[in-house]
Amino acid sequence: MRLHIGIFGRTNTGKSSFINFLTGQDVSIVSEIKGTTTDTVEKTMELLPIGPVLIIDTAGIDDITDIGVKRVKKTKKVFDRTDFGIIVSESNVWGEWEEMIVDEFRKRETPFICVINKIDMVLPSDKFISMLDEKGIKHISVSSIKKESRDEVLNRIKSFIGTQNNDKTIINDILSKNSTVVLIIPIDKEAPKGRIILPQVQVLRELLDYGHTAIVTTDKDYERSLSKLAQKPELVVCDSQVVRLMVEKTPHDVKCTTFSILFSRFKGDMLKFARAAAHIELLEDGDRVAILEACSHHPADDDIGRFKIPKWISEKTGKCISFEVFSGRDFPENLKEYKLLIHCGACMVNSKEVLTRQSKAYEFDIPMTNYGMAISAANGCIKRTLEPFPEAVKAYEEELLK
Ligand SMILES: Nc1nc2c(ncn2[C@@H]2O[C@H](COP(=O)(O)OP(=O)(O)OP(=O)(O)O)[C@@H](O)[C@H]2O)c(=O)[nH]1
Ligand code: SF4
Ligand SMILES: [Mg+2]
Repeated sequence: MRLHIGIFGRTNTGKSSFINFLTGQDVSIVSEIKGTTTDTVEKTMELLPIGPVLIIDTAGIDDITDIGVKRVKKTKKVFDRTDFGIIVSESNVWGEWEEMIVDEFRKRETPFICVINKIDMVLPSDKFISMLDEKGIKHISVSSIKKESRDEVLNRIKSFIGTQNNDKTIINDILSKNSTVVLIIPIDKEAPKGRIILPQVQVLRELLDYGHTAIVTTDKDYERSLSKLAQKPELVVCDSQVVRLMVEKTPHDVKCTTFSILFSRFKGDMLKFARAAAHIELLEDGDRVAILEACSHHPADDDIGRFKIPKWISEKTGKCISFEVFSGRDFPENLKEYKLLIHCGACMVNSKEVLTRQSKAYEFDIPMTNYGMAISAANGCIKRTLEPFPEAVKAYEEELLK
């Protein structure tokens, strides 16, 4: 949910110094030796007046040594999740490396600025400033060793960032005022002891923020909880794993969906996910399906991505399909060989990264749906769970008819 600010540039331009200057802390190691930052360094903080941020320091993009090439590969992945980019350059230095960074931002429609650093040593020439202006690149000039200018620089960066991501809600916009919502949260082997997982907490918090009433129950107690309510709830939301039970036990005039479907809209392009879900019906014997987990987590015996989704899809289609799991930030190199990609709930990654991953799949013309939609489709109830989102039902149906 935090604004991800990615800092890029050549080695030694003062990227790490600038982060330390911005945060007022020693976040990254600084030295005069080129290639000091060898891996990405991340710092979460409340950076006033900008707000909650994740600042990502990267290795210099111009490192062409063997090990440097590996570092640059890692740096490049940071573009995928950067909401706001900063190129740190030195006065009057601009070339293929800076142009490469600009291209990466523009490809992803990521807003960015250039920070001209070390102006205590060399001031930018008028020619240099005009060149940036002509390219439409916004810029500020700083000295990362002049701490007294920090507030001014932060205010200027804030003005460039503007207001992003502030009006998007997970669930509130599909509810009427002071609504009652039932949340079904199974407490099984996969549920972390003593905790409720992040997407469920986020939904619960938003319901409370907007004055709705949340009834939280498990799958085992769902029917009993429902029978105790004086009035039917407006919406029921469940963990995808118990979607079949929710659909069976929920009165027909009550809408229902899943946490994962809510997040497919909150973090990504829901209509693209819905269209791709229709491809489950079209799978044939021998087709390959890639399951994409955005982070590496320890899989349980009956893990949702490795075990349950393949089982449900195989049962639904009756076809012999091969499922392969990819964990972490890597996309399969041989994307074209897959008939379908199924992305996890993406609870640990930001919206920018989900959208970038969707665009990559789209570029290769490979349908990519997500866990929630795949599970509903494989359980034969996707039209029911997409009901709160009529556009998504339409997208799903249109794709089936293609
Ligand atoms: N005079 C002056 N020196 C600076 C400024 N910013 C950074 N430096 C110096 O420039 C050198 C490189 O700074 P770093 O912050 O390590 O640069 P970097 O871009 O992170 O470098 P790599 O991690 O190697 O890519 C250090 O010696 C810093 O002290 C500045 O604004 N003014
Ligand atoms: S990011 Fe994806 S793989 Fe990681 S815990 Fe969340 S849903 Fe699971
Ligand atoms: Mg550095």
